[in-house]
Amino acid sequence: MKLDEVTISRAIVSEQSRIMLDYYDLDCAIVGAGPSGLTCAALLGEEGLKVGVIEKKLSVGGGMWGGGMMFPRIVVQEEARRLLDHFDIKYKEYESGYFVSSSVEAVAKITSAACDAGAEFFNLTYVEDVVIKGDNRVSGLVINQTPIQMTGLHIDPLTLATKVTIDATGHDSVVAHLVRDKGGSVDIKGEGFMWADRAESNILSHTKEIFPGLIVTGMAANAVGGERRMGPVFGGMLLSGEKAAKLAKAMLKK
Ligand code: 48F
Repeated sequence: MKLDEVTISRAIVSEQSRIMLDYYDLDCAIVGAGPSGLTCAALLGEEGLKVGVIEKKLSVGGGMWGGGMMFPRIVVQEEARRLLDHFDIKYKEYESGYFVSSSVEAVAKITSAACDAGAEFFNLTYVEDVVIKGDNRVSGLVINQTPIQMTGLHIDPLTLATKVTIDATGHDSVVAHLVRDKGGSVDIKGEGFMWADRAESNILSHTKEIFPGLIVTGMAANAVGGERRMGPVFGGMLLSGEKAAKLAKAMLKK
């Protein structure tokens, strides 16, 4: 086969433009492709919903790639083992109820499940603002490209519409802050010291709709709820992503 450079370029621009035009009107926008956002994307996609994942970095995976202190292993506790099974992630039992997996395999397999389920990924794209109109509900996201942010170029963003937004931005809880900082009534209590058992036990109660149209999941949920951090145990992240998906599905049914 004889290759033509311009055809390669046209194929990329044409296909990505088609996807962007389609996905600028979403059932659910997930901001952040860490473990909670990826889990949520895969499970919502499996429900046949139109899901877009917006990730400011080049790679997906958030804080899961690195495992603990660059040892690429994660621990998942008994309560979330069924999600390892769901995504076909291998694990070994270290001690009763402590399962150890490869962080790289975990990110790859949940991402793969999300892609298979039809979720689209917009990487190198960051959320810089939200759309809130007269109905006082998050109904869109204002996005721009990360290299524009990094270089400080003065280039206006674009906007997408979404019925439900999930803040899966981790410790920074970026979307919650964007809403709060412009006067939306969101109470952000801030993250506490490390206490793995408490942080993991309470994360599901913090995973909720905190403003009309906006759900927090993962470490963002704990940061907003004033909860502790947990370090490299990831069961809570997977379970929180699952709960966020269930909440989003219920909101979309209304
Ligand atoms: O931090 P992150 O992995 O979030 P998570 O799903 O998981 C937390 C754990 O990794 C770990 C932990 C528990 O074990 O404490 O830290 O709650 O992933 C968050 C993702 O959001 C992206 C960021 O690059 C990362 O990949 N992100 C942050 N701000 C923005 C964003 C933004 N404004 N727009 C788009 N993506």
